[in-house]
Amino acid sequence: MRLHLLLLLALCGAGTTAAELSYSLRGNWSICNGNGSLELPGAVPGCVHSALFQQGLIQDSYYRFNDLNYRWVSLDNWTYSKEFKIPFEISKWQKVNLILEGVDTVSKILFNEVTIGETDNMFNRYSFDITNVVRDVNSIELRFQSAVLYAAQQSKAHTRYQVPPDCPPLVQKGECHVNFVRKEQCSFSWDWGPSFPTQGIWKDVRIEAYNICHLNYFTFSPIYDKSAQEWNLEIESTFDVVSSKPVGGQVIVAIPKLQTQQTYSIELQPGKRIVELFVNISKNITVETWWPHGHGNQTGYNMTVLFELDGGLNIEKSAKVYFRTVELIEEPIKGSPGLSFYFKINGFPIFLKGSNWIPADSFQDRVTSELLRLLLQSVVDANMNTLRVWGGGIYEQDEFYELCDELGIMVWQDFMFACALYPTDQGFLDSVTAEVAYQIKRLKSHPSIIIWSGNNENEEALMMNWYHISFTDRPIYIKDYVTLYVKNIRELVLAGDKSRPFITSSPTNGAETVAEGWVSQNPNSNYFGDVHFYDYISDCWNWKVFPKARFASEYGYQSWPSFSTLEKVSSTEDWSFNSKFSLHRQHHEGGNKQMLYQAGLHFKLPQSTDPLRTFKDTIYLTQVMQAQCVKTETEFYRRSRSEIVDQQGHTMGALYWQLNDIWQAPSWASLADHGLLSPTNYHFLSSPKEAVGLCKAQITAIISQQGDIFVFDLETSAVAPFVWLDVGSIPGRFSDNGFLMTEKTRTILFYPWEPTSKNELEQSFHVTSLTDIY
Ligand code: BMA
Repeated sequence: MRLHLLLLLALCGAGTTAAELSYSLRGNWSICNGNGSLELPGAVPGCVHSALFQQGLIQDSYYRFNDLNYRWVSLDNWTYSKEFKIPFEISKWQKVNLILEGVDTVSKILFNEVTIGETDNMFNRYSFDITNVVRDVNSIELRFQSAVLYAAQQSKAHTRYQVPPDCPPLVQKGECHVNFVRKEQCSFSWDWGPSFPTQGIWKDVRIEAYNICHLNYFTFSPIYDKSAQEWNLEIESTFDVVSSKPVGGQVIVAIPKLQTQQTYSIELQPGKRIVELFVNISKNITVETWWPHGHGNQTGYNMTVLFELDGGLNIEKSAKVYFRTVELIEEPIKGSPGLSFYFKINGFPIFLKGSNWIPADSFQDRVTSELLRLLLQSVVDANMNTLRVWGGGIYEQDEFYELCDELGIMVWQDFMFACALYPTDQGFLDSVTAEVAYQIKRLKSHPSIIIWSGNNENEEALMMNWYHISFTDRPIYIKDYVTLYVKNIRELVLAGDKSRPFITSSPTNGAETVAEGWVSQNPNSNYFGDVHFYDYISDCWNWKVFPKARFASEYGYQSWPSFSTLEKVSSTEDWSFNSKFSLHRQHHEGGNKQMLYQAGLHFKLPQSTDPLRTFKDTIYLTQVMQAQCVKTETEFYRRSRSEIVDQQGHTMGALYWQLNDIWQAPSWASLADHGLLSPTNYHFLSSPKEAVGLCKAQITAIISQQGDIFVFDLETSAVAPFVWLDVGSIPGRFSDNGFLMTEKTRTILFYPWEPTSKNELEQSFHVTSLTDIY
């Protein structure tokens, strides 16, 4: 049997055949551009950019100005095709489907030259019936239309009124009308990211053939019954029954560690059927709940669900079940108008401390399991407990949520709409409905997800009038807003998932937003819901500038990435703060100036006569400034948990913007918000630029190896603020960095992410401190 032929399950009393086979179409496909002048092999899952790079037809897309040089890739209409022989006798199967777990984005699909369907949503899963067109030897073609051209067409066809914004700010060098296509919104550019509107088959693709019946989907949620004080499990299974007669049988649900085994009789009528099972966990058994990192264990229980159906057909599913409750508490607070906004997990109030997550790469085929694990492990190592999966990116892959479950990271999950108004014509709504229903089913069994949120900043965009809509036209847009997020998305959440709360937007005023008709006059109020707060002008060392809000779900400051990171995507002429390259990579208007201004408030700006030294020192200083600003602001929100001052306070969440970067450019990202087990803190009594007596610190390191870890024994000749250890392009993480060194010696550990040696580390090691600039 060929390797990619997967005998999923079967069978099988004497004389019966296998009930289901799956044939993977992953691997090598052929890719061709619109006029046929370029033809190349390409991997599935994958995208055109990655295929062109792998064939040596383009360079690294992130190198220098290549985002502009390679714009043609996204403007062309590419075709993916493949010819293949199915290694089993296809005529024996009652039903054959083509399953596409993710298509990016707009395509027409031909199977043996017959059009079998179209796609327009990269967040949806598609299944096409190919029973009547499939043969032993087949051809498949996905004819893509450029998402950029499609978005422009859709916007043009929307003649009744404009749906802003038309285009991103010029400084982002992006594409227009992204709100008209259900695709990763930041792929048309963002204020920290390039424009790479990819095309391709970005997830699994396969053929499924079956007789009798097929389990299309299986999902579950644990529900706690407060009055009975017991746990129940709701299991939902969706079947396609192709047998002409009803299919009977039984289902056995077993969770051995909870001494639970229950058997149900079922009868599936022909057609699409949903089976709902309700499993009660006996009160006499102690169920260990799932806790966020830092609050307890992440206990999960193995469950098997076995469908024993007529004709000897057995279908078995196994999964890990986690039990936890989540409540969003909005209640009056003594001494403060408005309502609280905080989460109780298993009945306990928990302060959400963490960050915002954006897509880890413009090209999703480069996001490996190892990368996700490293990033998410860094989150818990830095003592965070929450990530917000921000609405301008993607619904992350299954593995992301599995890791969050395992590590105890709570996830605030946005639906993928951000910083725009959206159309609500029927075609668009149908596509969104399929997307949302599918994503709820896919994700709802993850305990890590503690809230669904309708969008990023769209209530604020509408009510603060970011797009200068005339007062008389505003009702049209409010109606569209309510149609999309309340009448559609909210209804789908209420119908599909009772196990976690839903809010329409972030920032929002929660219950107050509902009371005001789903849009608040000021969605960023300190008295309700969550806030997003950015201020690059005020002095960030002055905590009085920060909002004493109930929950800060976004705040932050930009910095430049390390020189070793930039070096890989730039050339010598780029290495100055005012180079064409430095301006090009900055997608936030005035960002480079803002960073220097903020740094200049407390630090002397670098003034070396060596331009490269000045560039490196400036980068370093932007990082010191960012760390200091985010620290001050985060500490302010943490302190505000326990106080009401001027009728404001009881902050219960601080999620800074942003954890990770999509490419090597200035942004708000930071992976080091490092916390220690027993907190050490310091407070500067004056700005470092006014400090007297700082002398240049000579810092040396002796590196040794202990198993997979490297030990850096540091010694300094003088007090050194903001000591930054750098090992060039060797990937890994220091146990602490950017620290104040007041003692003569200090030991820091380095955890490499790839195999390396003491010798390599010694060659690449470089240390900077503030005293190098002074
Ligand atoms: C908020 C976010 C992002 C943005 C960030 C920094 O608006 O939701 O859209 O990248 O601020 O400007």
